[in-house]
Amino acid sequence: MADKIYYPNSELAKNAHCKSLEQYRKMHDRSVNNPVAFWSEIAKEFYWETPAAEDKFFSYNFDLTKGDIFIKWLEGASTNISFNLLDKNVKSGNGDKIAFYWEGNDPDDYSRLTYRKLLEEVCRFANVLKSKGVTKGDRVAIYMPMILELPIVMLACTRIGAVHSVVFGGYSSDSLAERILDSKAKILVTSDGVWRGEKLLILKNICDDALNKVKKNGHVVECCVVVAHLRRLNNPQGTKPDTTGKTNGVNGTSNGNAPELPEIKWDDDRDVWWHDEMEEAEDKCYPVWMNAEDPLFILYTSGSTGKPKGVLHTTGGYLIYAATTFKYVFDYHPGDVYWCTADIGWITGHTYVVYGPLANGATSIIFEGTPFYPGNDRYWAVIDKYKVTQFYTAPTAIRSLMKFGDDLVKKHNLSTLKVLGSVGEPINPEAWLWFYNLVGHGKCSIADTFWQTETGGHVITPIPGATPMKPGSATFPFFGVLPEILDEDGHLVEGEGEGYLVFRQPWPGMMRSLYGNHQRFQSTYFDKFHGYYCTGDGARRDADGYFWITGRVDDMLNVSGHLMSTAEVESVLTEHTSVAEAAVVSKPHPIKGQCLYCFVTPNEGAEFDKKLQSELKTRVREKIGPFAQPDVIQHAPGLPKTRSGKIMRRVLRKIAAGDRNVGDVSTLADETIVDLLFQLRPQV
Ligand code: 6R9
Repeated sequence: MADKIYYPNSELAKNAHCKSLEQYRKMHDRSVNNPVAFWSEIAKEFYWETPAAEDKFFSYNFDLTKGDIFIKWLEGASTNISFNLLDKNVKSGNGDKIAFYWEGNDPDDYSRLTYRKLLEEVCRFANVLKSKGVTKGDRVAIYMPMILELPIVMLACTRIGAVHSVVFGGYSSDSLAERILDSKAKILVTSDGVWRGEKLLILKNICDDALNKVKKNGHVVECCVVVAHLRRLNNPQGTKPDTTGKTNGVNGTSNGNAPELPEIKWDDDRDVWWHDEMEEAEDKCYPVWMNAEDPLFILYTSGSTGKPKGVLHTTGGYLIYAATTFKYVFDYHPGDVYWCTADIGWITGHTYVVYGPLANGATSIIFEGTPFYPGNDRYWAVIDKYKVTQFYTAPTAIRSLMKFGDDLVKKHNLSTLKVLGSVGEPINPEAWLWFYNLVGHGKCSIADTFWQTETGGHVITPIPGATPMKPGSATFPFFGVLPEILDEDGHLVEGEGEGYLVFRQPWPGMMRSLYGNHQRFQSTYFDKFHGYYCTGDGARRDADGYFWITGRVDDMLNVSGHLMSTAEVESVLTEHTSVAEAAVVSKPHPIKGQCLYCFVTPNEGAEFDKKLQSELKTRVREKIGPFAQPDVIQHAPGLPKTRSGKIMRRVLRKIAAGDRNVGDVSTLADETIVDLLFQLRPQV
């Protein structure tokens, strides 16, 4: 089943930016053999205050034995990202085009922003930042929900050359404090709170806790700007929110009977309301011209050891890479309505909610809510409402929606869809086929986009009009990207084979360093195999040259000398009609070295019993081989996931080993699941 090839729909291919596999190959060859020619042509589509010097367009060192690692693109060029995303679109006649539709948690709560209005708001907030003393190079921490003010703050930073550091609005105050301290942010922007589904989060109070911790550690954030998001509807005259009273407006309960808002903490010397500041601010702000290699943003990603890593992206290369991947991977055309469900607090939201779409003058959706509110068909309802043409989401969301059956999907008109995207983890063929057949009516291309916070944009991905797809394979490299597979000793695996996924040379959008810690950058990514960027993921290349991401290298299992990936086993388990989701970890085994311990979430209504356990064992044995037969299949009503939906296998490994010492679980979306899984642990 997984090896069947799905060809791009010929209608889609006819009008696509890249129309055939042959065209893709030609473009890819040129992009890696002559990167300067390839990318300088693309750079010409953007505005540069000073153009790049041709002879300094691209330089790098990936080999630690030859000196420090560096990556530079478009040296000498200067530009401003907000100018390219906003002014350029307004000047070219797109001022009245919708940049963002905003769809609130409550379906009755929505709004929109045109390119012209977005530019004005960005300029106004840039002036607010300036009035608070923020200048080029200063860091601005952002802890906000999915509201229109969030991209406004990010772009206002880029307007004046400040470096934004967005912290996902679901992180704890400890995590927020740690990130603010690491980046030494001068100012913090947040909102009073947000409804997510039926849950109310008081973000401002989390900020207060965080800022107190930051202060105790010797750093002072001078100002905290607060958007009156919950309180915004208390303005009968439509002027200013009433920040003193209780909310009476749209909220997670959708019935108009808003519960009273808990009070928020306030420090008069530090805190200001967004609307008070914006009222006075001018809606014009001359852009600060930035060098192509000036920092654009910091985004923290978890490291395998403790402290989060502040991945640093710069201006020029990131702009052209975000723009180009968006254009080709989603095959965006004027008139399309694109929707990426990722939170802006993650890299997917940075590159494919904010930068990539705006760089293409696109119209897209920012969604505040969850897939399950007010009903489990919310995603399909939103696609129907806005006539979405490109829909980009995560396998974990797809699997959790599959559980509710097909009727919820069929109820809505999804016929406008052309391209479906997937990101964040390997997509199992079962989920791929459901997405393809049911959501995409068998006529949409699926872009299974492999990339990382560090890579800035897609690096291995199908191109909708060009790439024949295999369910579960991220297929081929994007333009400018040269992947290789290495064995444990660093030898190239040629042709078919499996091993470490590495990249041989940089593309414009890759990270430049870890903020304030270039040493850690070098040792994390460039020390294992000299001359290559090491992704930390495993991959397999099949006989047709397709790449299959097998999961983090630390998720690799070695059972009796057989190397296998957790993803491989999980995909067999989820093929069973009673299984909604599965996560596989290794458990130490006296004879085999490691054995397989599987956590299985049954579908709604399905029984988790001895019969299912034995069927699953047999199935894995049959599909992969006798060596792969799981030792344990445990019932898991839910899995421990981070707020971005990644399964925390580290925690599952502890449960499998019966070790209560699970470590830090504060980044889990639901911490209670850990106890529940310990209770359900079979005696083995
Ligand atoms: C964009 C993003 C990066 C890690 C990456 C890999 C996994 C992401 C994937 C995928 C298989 C895909 N990953 N996309 N694995 N197929 N299409 O998710 O960034 O949060 O930094 O995570 O996610 O393991 O190394 P980030």
